[in-house]
Amino acid sequence: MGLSKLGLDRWFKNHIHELCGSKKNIARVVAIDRGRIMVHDGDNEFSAELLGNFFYAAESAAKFPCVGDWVCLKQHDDDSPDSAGFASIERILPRKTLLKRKTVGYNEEFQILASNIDVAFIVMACHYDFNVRKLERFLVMIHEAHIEPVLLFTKTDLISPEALQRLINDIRGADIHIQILAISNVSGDGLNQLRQFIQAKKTYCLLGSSGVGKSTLMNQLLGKDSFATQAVSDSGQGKHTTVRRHLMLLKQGAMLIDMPGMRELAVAEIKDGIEVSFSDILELAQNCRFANCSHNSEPDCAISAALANHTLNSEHYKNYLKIQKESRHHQKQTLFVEKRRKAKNASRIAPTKTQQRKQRKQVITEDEQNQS
Ligand SMILES: Nc1nc2c(ncn2[C@@H]2O[C@H](COP(=O)(O)OP(=O)(O)OP(=O)(O)O)[C@@H](O)[C@H]2O)c(=O)[nH]1
Ligand SMILES: [Mg+2]
Ligand SMILES: [Zn+2]
Repeated sequence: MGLSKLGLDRWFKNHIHELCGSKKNIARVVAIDRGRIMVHDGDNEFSAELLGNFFYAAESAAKFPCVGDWVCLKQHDDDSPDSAGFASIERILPRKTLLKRKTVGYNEEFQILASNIDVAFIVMACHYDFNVRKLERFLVMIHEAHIEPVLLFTKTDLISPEALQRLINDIRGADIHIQILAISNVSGDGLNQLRQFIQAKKTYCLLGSSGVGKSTLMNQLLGKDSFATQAVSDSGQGKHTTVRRHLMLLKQGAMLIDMPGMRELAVAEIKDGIEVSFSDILELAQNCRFANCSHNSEPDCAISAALANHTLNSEHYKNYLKIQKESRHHQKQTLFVEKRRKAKNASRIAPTKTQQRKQRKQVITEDEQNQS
């Protein structure tokens, strides 16, 4: 059985006997597709269902299987009456690492991303996507899970080697000393170095904003177009093409998990990062005659002047507007969700007018019954 090629080591094996008995049907969760759990047993990939006890015992999302988990299976015999033609999951083996992120404005405080990851690649497109604060936020999340972080710059074909070096200097200047790899999916630069870096039997994942080239890289490493990719918009924003996490076995014998682009982490960070990424525009705007200048048709607008004489790049400016708009939209959304949640909680405590009327009626009928 090829379970060790999927990363099953002594650490997990020690738990199998005590948790799963002698049967030892073990598999790894490779994808969760609209509630259907896909597992791999080293030979085949197939779907497995959850036993009812999970739903009784699971008080939080962390108690349910996620991509990367090792699970004990009960195989249904084909001639048994309850055979569903596949296996059911009895237990989850303890996790070495669990990657989760804080969610904004939802009831569930954390979203579980994946488990048993050895190395997390923070994937950032170096021509557009990068800023130090965003990197720091990723690092907090990854360090919290005791996973090794590696920064993976993509799209190096879109900037000069000097510009790339400046980014690396910024990172070192911020006292961040993680390993940095830089690749281009277009020119192929850096891919061999990355292939050499990836070790057999280890599990890696791709974290980053939408459109930075995670799935394109996955396809490169797999040597085939297994995953859909999609062109980014003019401003470099991705379109959230990948919607599910998926663990794949690479030729090197390593496992790699492709993940959906992270909208919240990215947008929340864009809000913080606007001052850093677009400091030139913010500085220019200080010279507009009106403090609340919209830079459309006001007199003595420094932005309009700079656009007209090309000292301000119009693409750069459009990018700024777009990101600002998205960030405001996100803020409104978050406020809205938060408000709705508060209202919902409040309504749980305070009965509505109709409920009050019903309750009064009930009290009256109960009184009548008592009297009679
Ligand atoms: N110039 C350039 N374009 C790239 C590179 N890598 C990917 N792209 C392009 O960037 C776009 C987005 O790539 P995807 O692989 O779909 O990005 P993703 O990170 O998987 O995005 P989501 O699935 O939405 O999270 C595609 O049009 C790719 O062809 C690169 O190294 N250089
Ligand atoms: Mg993708
Ligand atoms: Zn202006």
